[in-house]
Order: sequence, then C-alpha cells, then structure tokens
Amino acid sequence: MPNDILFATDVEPSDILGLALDGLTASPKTLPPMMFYDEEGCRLFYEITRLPEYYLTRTETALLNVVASSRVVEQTRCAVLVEFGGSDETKARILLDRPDSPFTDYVTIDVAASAMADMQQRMAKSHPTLSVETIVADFMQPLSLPLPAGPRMGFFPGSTIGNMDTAAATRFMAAARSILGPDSWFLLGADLRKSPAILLPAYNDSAQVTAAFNLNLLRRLNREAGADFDLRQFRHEAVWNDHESRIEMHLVSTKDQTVTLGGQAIAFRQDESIHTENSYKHTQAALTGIAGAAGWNMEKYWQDVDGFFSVILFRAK
Ligand code: AVI
Repeated sequence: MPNDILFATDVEPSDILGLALDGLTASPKTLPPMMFYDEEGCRLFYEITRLPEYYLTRTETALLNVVASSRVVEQTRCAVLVEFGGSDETKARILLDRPDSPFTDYVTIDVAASAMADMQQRMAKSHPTLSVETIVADFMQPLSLPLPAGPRMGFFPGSTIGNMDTAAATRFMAAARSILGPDSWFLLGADLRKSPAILLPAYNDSAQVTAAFNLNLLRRLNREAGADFDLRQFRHEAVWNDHESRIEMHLVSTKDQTVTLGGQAIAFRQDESIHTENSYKHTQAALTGIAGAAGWNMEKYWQDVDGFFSVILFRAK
C-alpha cells in the first residue's frame, strides 16, 4: 500500500525508476504518493487546495487562526517551532505572525532542499528577527537532529498524517517525539471521518484538477523514468473504503495494454488499477490513540462547527 512520506520533489531519477518498478511489478500495482510532487504536481496540489470541493485547506486555515488568537500557544512557552515537511510556510505564518508569538526560531525538516531554501529567503525578508533553519532529512527516522535549544513545538498541518496508515502514522509521531525531545509539544492538523457525500467530491472535483494531479504521476514517469504511458488510456478514480476509513486514489487502465519502463514490459488488464494514494479519515479517538501510542497526551482539541477537520495540541508524556 502507498503509505509513506510525501513532498519529495528532490528524488533522484534512479530512485524514481526503482520505486516505480517495485510498485508496478507488485500485485496489486501501486505507486508511492511522494512521486506526485514534481514541479507540475506541486502546482496542481496548490490548485487543489483552492477548489470549492476541497474543504480541508480553508477549514484548517480558519481553525489555525482560532488557535493562534487563543493564548494556548503562548502558554506552552515554546520558543522553537519545528515544522515537519515545511517547504510552504503559509500555515506556520498564522502562528509566527502574531504580535505576541513566543517563537524565536522556526525550523523546517524535509527532503525537498530547494523548496526549503526558497522558503528561507521569503522568511528572511518578512521576519528578519526570526531565526529560520532548514534541515534536509527524512523525518520518518527517529534521528537526533541539531535543533535549537529551548522548549519545542512540532507542527504537522495539512492532514498529511492521513496519507500514512496507522503503523506509519504512529512511527512518524514517535520519531517526532524523539526528535523534539522531552518537554515538547505538537500541533497536528488532521481531516476527520465524515460522509462520503462530502469526501468523494473533494477527491473527484468537477474541474478535474485532482484527476490531472493523479495522471501527472504517469507524465512524470514518462519524462524521468523513460516510460511510455499513454495518458489517454488511464483514468483517475477516487473511492471511499469504509472499512479502512480512507479515500483511495487509483489510476485505472481503460484497456488491455503493455507499458515499458526501464526496459521492462508491464502488462495491464482492462480495469486494472494502480493504487496511488490513501487518505485516511480518522475520528478524534483514533487520532489521540495513534498519538498516545507514540508518547503524546492530548492537551487541547479544536474542530470546525461541521466537524470536518481537527487541530490538536499534544504534549509529550
Ligand atoms: C497532501 N494530502 C494531505 C492530500 C490529501 O488530501 O490526502 C493530497 C491530495 N490528494 C488528492 N487531493 C489531495
């Protein structure tokens, strides 16, 4: 299942080919969701976040404004904000822009080195007194990273945790706990389980931007891995898997066909799918359960009036 980490724009071409071959020779076929985020994929994802059907971004943004205007963040006395995957600082700015923000340091950890360097330049202009550091690392590993001293708050917005299965989400939260150290806090943004009548359009929008985002994976493989996918012979599909409580994205072959990749022929039957992404939709109890198993206690919980999205503040046990 595609359950690992995202936003790896700086993947080496040889890795792309190897990862794609691993997934496409497996049964059922898969491709890792981190491959979505080449330049065009990042642009399409940004468009997705502005779609009327994709309620996640605007709902989380509204909630973060509520969180920022409460005194809760200051009361943690955290001086260091550590964003996991932070090459787009838009949401962190909601916390950092407060006149009474307690943060003196903003650190981002990601594998996308070039996007983080751009972010650092933007922040240097807008926040000249804030110390901004970028760390190029895979934050799924419980490494000891050179973080500034002082109480730290981890930040993981965007419901990216939903793109991991429970085991991977628990591993991530435990890695964050060990990276941030004792006395740390963690602010998580996560989408919630709800009716498929709301969920399905968010992943199958009428402007077909999500379809373009999904199909762009094949375009990337054609360009970077020498594949010969005919994009007209695959269609985007988003389905709700109630048992697993997740939206699944697939690319479905519209006919029997053979595609070549790295000199290897990959056969597709008509209607056979490549499973490209899972987006888990948890309940509050499931989220606090995952965090609890990884060494975090829930301190405060926010959700919007519709109960669509949650922002949760955790404290290290
Ligand atoms: C990045 N991630 C939280 C998005 C999601 O909603 O799972 C990726 C996405 N896939 C399709 N639309 C958006």
